[in-house]
Amino acid sequence: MAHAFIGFGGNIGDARQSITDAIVCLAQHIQIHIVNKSCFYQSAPVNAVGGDYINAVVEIDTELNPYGLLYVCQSIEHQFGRERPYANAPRTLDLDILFYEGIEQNHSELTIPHPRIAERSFVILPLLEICPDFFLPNHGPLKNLLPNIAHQRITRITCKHCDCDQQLH
Ligand code: PH2
Ligand code: MG
Ligand code: MG
Repeated sequence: MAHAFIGFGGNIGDARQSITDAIVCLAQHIQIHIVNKSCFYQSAPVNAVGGDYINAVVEIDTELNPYGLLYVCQSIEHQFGRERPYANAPRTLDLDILFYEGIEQNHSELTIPHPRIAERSFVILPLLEICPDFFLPNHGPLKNLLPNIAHQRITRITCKHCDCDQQLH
């Protein structure tokens, strides 16, 4: 069983609903157990065009290897109508493997940890919410990176609207 973190994002359609439903899809997988999930955050696009994003991070335990987990993530994106017309295009739903316990790899198909964590408030804030002592290999304590991303616009959505207290499966 390995510990992993998945980042969710979307800025087309009702992204809050899509992420809520996608987390349920993930939880229904027999080899994935949801341990914790962050609140939802509304964020300005970072190095991307389009409207504001909704973002969240989920912590899981899984028996899947990284490529098995990638396949599940891409299947869920596909189920929610994900299209890829160009790099960083607006999307209905994006699932990124941020971290997978014990794995550091730089492969064309899958780099772990995710190579752009350090420059993204929409990953760092929700990740720190559920794992305040998260240590990012090659960077150090994640909380130390907060000053670098302080200029990026992001707000936590009030819990009444974010489903963070929804029953875990
Ligand atoms: N995802 C990107 C590029 N930029 N910006 C925000 N705010 N949220 C995202 O999820 C996001 C982004 C590429 O995956
Ligand atoms: Mg992404
Ligand atoms: Mg992605």
